[in-house]
Amino acid sequence: MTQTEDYAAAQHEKEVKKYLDHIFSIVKQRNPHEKEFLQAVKMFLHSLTPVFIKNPKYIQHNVLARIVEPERMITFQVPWVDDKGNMQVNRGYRVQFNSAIGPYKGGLRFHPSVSASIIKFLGFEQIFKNSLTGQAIGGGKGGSDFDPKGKSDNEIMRFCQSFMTELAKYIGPDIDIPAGDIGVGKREIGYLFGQYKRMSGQYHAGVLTGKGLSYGGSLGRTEATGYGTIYFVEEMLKDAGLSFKGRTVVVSGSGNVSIYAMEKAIRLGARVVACSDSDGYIYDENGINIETVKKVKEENNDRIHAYLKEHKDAKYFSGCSGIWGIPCDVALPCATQNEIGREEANQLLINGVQAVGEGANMPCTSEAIQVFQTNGVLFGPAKAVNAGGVAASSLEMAQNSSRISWSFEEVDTKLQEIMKNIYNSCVTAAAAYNHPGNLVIGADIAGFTNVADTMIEHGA
Ligand code: NDP
Ligand code: 2IT
Repeated sequence: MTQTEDYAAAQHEKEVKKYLDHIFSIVKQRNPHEKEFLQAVKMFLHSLTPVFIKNPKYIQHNVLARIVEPERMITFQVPWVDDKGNMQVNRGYRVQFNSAIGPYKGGLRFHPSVSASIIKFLGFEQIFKNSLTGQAIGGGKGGSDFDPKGKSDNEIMRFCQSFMTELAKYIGPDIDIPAGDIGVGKREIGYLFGQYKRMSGQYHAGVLTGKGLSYGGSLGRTEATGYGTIYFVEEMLKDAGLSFKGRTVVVSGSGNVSIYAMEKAIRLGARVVACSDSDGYIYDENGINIETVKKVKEENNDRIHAYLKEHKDAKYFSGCSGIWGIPCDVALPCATQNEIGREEANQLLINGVQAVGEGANMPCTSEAIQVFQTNGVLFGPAKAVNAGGVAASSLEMAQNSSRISWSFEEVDTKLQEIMKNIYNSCVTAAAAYNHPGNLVIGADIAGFTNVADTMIEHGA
């Protein structure tokens, strides 16, 4: 490049950064108190500079200003009666964020921490995650600040029925297809489905995913997010000449994603030594017995502490963040957002961590990611790593539409292919935009360009 060209390029980069800052300032102004949403948008915009430098069309069409604003945000009251006969009221949400490439698709979260900010950060991430899967699904998310802990089965049922009574107005198999997330599993999906069926008077199997097998659920959906996480990390390790065999792994959480990530990692020869719930974590030097974890969490709906009843050598520690102080080769945060900050990341680094894969959504802060990336730790970002769940949901929708069911092996084989494709898309996009090996940038760019190009094709 000549000096003049150098100067022009630097000026152009400055302008692009100014544009991205301008977009972020609008988001901040519109959503001043939404900490998690702003965090997700900021991290995402940071990745996009090279795309905007190379492709002026995205600025010309102002596509980013549209992508950061939900197409629709629905907030509603959820009244329900508890077992004592008292009226309780919670707040329900559904964000229909972007429908460029398909109907809105994304989970429902029931947790007391749920707020507009949490739902919007999750819905925003979902747009690009869904795009990465290569399936025709747009981005959405929903949930409630309802706390399922300590509630009876009947209370859960009444809550789900009331929640669906309102939500049903906005969803449908070709409109918006919810699924599970934290606090929403097969039981809740069953009650939600039953209520939708009663209200619509029709059997729309494809209105929800994560269903039970007897009414349109897909084999392999339960395992898909956890298995997919391991398939992605396996690719990352393979490229670095490594594998799960003989590696020590720490996984946070002990819910759906965590359990099946542990199961697959163990099958590939890893020694998983720790997992957690929101009260504390267990450490089993001999390697965690996954069947015991399943019994404790899936069958008995108990706390992870109960693992010690069958494994006397294991240890239990109160509090969550201490889990990242356990030496490991691979760390898989699979519980919730912002589990790993700078401090936890440094602790993992000191203990020699080689790879980190985000099974949960946004479990690492941007400071933590920087610690990993600047110190040569392989890092797989959530929207790519945990995309196996929604990908299998899309396979469930395909089976529902064609009224057939695939075997576990068929679904699992498709899932493996999808995860490999996602990994390759991230690697390719990162390299094409001069950030080889940076899978955060790769995932954001690959997810974004597909959606943005489609939006331009659709016009205003
Ligand atoms: P589950 O409800 O099955 O399990 C969540 C686990 O994380 C539990 O062990 C829970 O502990 C723990 N946890 C939840 N909130 C907190 C918190 N604030 N602090 C500490 N621990 C917490 O949820 P999933 O496994 O489905 O989801 C886990 C993560 O994976 C979430 O980030 C979700 O968005 C993401 N994800 C889920 C997908 C899916 O298909 N289910 C797909 C893609 C991503 P406790 O029991 O004590 O609450
Ligand atoms: O975060 C996620 O991708 C999910 N909770 C799964 C969404 C889905 O529609 O299966």
